[in-house]
Amino acid sequence: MLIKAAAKIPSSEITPKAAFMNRRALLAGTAGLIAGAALPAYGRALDYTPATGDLPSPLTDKDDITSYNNFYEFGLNKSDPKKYAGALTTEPWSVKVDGLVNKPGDYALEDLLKPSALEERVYRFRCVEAWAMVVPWIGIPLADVIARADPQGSAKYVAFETLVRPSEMRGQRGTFQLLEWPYREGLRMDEAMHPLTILATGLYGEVLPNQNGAPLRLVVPWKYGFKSIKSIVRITLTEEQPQTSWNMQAPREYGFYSNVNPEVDHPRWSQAKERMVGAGLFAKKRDTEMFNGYADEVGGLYSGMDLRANF
Ligand SMILES: Nc1nc2c(c(=O)[nH]1)N[C@H]1C(S)=C(S)[C@@H](COP(=O)(O)O)O[C@H]1N2
Ligand SMILES: [Mo]
Repeated sequence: MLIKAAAKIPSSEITPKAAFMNRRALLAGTAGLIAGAALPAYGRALDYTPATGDLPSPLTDKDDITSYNNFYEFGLNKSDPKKYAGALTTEPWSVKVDGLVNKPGDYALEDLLKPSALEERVYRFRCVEAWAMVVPWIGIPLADVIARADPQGSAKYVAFETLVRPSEMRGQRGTFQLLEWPYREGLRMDEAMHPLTILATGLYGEVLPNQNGAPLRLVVPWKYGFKSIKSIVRITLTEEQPQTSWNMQAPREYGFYSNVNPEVDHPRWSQAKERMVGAGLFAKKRDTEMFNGYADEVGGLYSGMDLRANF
């Protein structure tokens, strides 16, 4: 059974280095072949085969990844993003890179992505609501974009903002708004520069569906899902820790760091276990892993920090 197999595979193997390097080569090669195709270059369709070697596929079904979503700009229900995010115009799209950088700019998305090779990253994805998936993302390292902007020495954090466009985002209309727009997120500079942190433009070898944050969303696999901000229009380097949407909404419940941690419960529920989306109502829950299974890679970023205080 697919999900059972997934549960047994350590996260370090879910992103097999060799496999994603092969994919990288494949992606680079494919770019030339279909350069004239109708799809935008940053989300080319691929002849998709999961990068999981001979293992039974641990990937969450594409149908689940694209129909069970959180994207409050389109409504509060899991089914709303798929229903309503089609209204969002994602072309043209521009991203402002500003703040404490020597090379600020307003980039057309294609120009932001062009210098980097697209890579596939198969990552665990863990929502703070205690459900999880395994997603084959396509994207580029966030570090590439930041390095090209030439950060100033005083830059300590990176702030992100989602688009505000009530005419296309029905969750931004109306009188009741749970969150303040724009949706905001932030990372410490070392977290942003970490090689696991990507800006995703696709999944399952295809252009990112709107409900998953098209055309550009952050993916930080060792943090709760709400850190992985969707439909990004601005990336700002700052000296002060930026404000983040869920922390503004409920500061006691959602901290700035929000690293996946089985030992630090949400005030209203346990984080010790997680439910794999698509595994069925009666499937056994799996144990939540420290840093979502990426402790070897990212544990060092937090050495000496009290993770209970810095939740
Ligand atoms: N702009 C924006 N980004 C967002 C959200 C949102 O509501 N708005 N939801 C977050 C939450 S809570 C989660 S779990 C993930 C969900 O990503 P997915 O729908 O691709 O699984 O997106 C995150 N990014
Ligand atoms: Mo979430």
